[in-house]
Amino acid sequence: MNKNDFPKDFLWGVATSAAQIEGAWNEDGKGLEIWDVFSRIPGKIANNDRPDVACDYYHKYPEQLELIKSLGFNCHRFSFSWARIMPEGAGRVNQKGLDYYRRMIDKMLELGITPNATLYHWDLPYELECRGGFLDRDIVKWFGDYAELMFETFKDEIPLWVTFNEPIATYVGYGLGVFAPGRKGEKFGRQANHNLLLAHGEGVRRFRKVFGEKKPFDLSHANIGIVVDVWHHHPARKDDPGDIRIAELENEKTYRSYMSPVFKGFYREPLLQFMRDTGSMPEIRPGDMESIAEPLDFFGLNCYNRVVDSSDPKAVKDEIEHRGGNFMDNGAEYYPKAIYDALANVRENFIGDLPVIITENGTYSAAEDAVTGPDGKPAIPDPMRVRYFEGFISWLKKAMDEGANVKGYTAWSILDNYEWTAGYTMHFGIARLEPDGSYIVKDSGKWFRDLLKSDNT
Ligand code: IFM
Repeated sequence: MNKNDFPKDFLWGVATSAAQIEGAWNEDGKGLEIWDVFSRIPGKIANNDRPDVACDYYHKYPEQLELIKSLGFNCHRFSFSWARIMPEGAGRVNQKGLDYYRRMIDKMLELGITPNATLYHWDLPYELECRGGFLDRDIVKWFGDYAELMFETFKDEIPLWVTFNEPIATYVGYGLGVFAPGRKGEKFGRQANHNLLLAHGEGVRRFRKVFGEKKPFDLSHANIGIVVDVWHHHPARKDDPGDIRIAELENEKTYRSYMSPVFKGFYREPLLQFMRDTGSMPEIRPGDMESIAEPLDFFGLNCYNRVVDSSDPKAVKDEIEHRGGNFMDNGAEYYPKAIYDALANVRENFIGDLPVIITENGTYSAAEDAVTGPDGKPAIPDPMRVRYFEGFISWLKKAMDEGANVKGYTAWSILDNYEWTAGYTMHFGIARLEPDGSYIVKDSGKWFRDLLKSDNT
């Protein structure tokens, strides 16, 4: 398999997000965001790691973009730090923040890398959180104003825009209390979700205001989408009513709770029933559902794996070992068909033939040792990650051969980075930044370089 097995204009990218790579947490006028604050509460993050420096992309973006280019990628998915641009989240604009993003995007364009920009990847300005954050319906206007500023500023440079990345993180932050900002309560989580979806709809309307009416997907103009992570839950025992019930409820509470309102304009009955049963029904005003379901230009699918559910852990193990995939050495299931299934699922149930970009796909390891490679240079063997990418990209190709309308694939991530509550202990990179400032391309990075090399015939 190589890139010639895919369409000529296929986007091959790597993804990152501002809070996970930029560092420079308090430089050049940036305001605090919720992870700056959350990570300072002892015990919330592995090793109490903080995103203060991360990959120092804020300063090192030229060399890190060169690295992306050198591996053959033609697209880079990144996110803007809202608090770097509007330190209080609303009102005042920090020109130095905008200047930084302009320099960074110019560098990307100079290298021939297509920018794919996400407006919100989990890092709410802390000042907005103090005003209620996603629990306050004003988030719709706050986000809309920020989004419009970004559309106007980078009107001519960015063809791919995403409103929100993985809305479920907001539920994890307001419902479960595990992510920033650390609020806990099912009703908080559901209300935060609903307000986020309203903000998404507003973002799309601001986009149309700036760019004009909806056009078919094409990189010659700006396109807008949302990114949802689809981890489809399967019952371990396919004929066990209990396992089926667990898996179905999880599917309703997770990806379907975003896909259905965004693409169908309603919450599905099982979710409504769950919210009634748990007293967590959000305030839904007349017109809200229409306002969420603004037509989009593409869908961003994040696909990492499937999930196998059962009341009996042994049944889960059996399904994974004997009938489904098998375990990888990080303990996760190796089930690359997940991407094929997820594409079929969203196509059939939610988006039809709307263009899709795989906006994230990747796997993690614990600390990896560097060795001396055959060329005498440092190398990092990561056969598990190579196998993972090989599997997923083969299944992606099969889905496309059978008609899936996929325009691009994006690996998570270029470098090991700040993995939220796991801090720096979970490594997703296909390359690594060393303490001395050098980079080691892992075997998975070299695998991509081979896949994407321009002389592939
Ligand atoms: O690191 C995250 C990213 O921020 C969102 N998607 C999943 C990745 C890996 O966990």
